[in-house]
Amino acid sequence: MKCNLPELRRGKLKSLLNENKYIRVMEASNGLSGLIVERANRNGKEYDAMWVSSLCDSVLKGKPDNEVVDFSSRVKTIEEILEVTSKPIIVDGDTGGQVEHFVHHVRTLERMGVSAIIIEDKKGLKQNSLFGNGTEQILEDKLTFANKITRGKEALQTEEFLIFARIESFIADKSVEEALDRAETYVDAGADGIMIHSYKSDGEEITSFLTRFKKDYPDVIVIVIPTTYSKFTETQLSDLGANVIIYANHLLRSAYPAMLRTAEKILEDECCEEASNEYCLSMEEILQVIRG
Ligand code: SPV
Ligand code: MG
Repeated sequence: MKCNLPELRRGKLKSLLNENKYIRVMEASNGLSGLIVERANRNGKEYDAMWVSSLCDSVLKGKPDNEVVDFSSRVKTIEEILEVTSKPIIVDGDTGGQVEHFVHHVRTLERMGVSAIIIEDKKGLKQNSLFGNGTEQILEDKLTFANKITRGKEALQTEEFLIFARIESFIADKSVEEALDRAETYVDAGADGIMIHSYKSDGEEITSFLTRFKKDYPDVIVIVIPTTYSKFTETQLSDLGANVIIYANHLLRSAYPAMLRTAEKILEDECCEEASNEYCLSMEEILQVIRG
């Protein structure tokens, strides 16, 4: 593994963003998925950074994605990933919590060697953004949220740690104008960039936002999470102006059916021979994963 000291890792994200039209980020939710993101390579292509998702961190604990998994627990997960990887880490900071707590949390993450946090402009009991219609998604007052961003930036000790503002206007069924207005407010408040999200699969809200926002703010980083509008390729998203593309949950979502299939196969057979041979890594291979 390459060097993973905090002071060497923290600034890597900023450098990558300066050097590339867009970067590719994959979810890492524990040491093992961190290793997968660190090592995955196909035709010379790799992931640039890791996303520590609140959804995946919650699912792995069997809990809902509503901030019940608290910051101390999130820090433990992040530590686990930092320990065995060297790529930069972007943390999903949910709403950021109370501003008085947020200023401490950003300093903790900065000291650990995390490169960025994204916080979302929702309030009340946070629910996952893709929960679907019927889930009440309440937006925070934009100036209150902007103040959280400003206070977070002021609390930092380096220029390397980035704070991104996630706009949930589309998740709350608001207009593109509403989202653009919030984006302007958050950039003015000192956000290092914007994340824009949508639960719709046609990607029209995202396309419209990117096109209009980038006309006025060509140099501001925009992050997208194409979970629902998954047909969009990286090239298409980048051509629209996206600078960071996050695959937010795909390792965990693919692991679950694989684990369930094995659990059910052993129940069916009352024996593990076939499940081992058909579905599992050999013991030799799994031990190679954690080679020293
Ligand atoms: C997460 O991965 O926890 C996110 C992205 O916040 S989403 O689940 O799409 O809201
Ligand atoms: Mg989340």
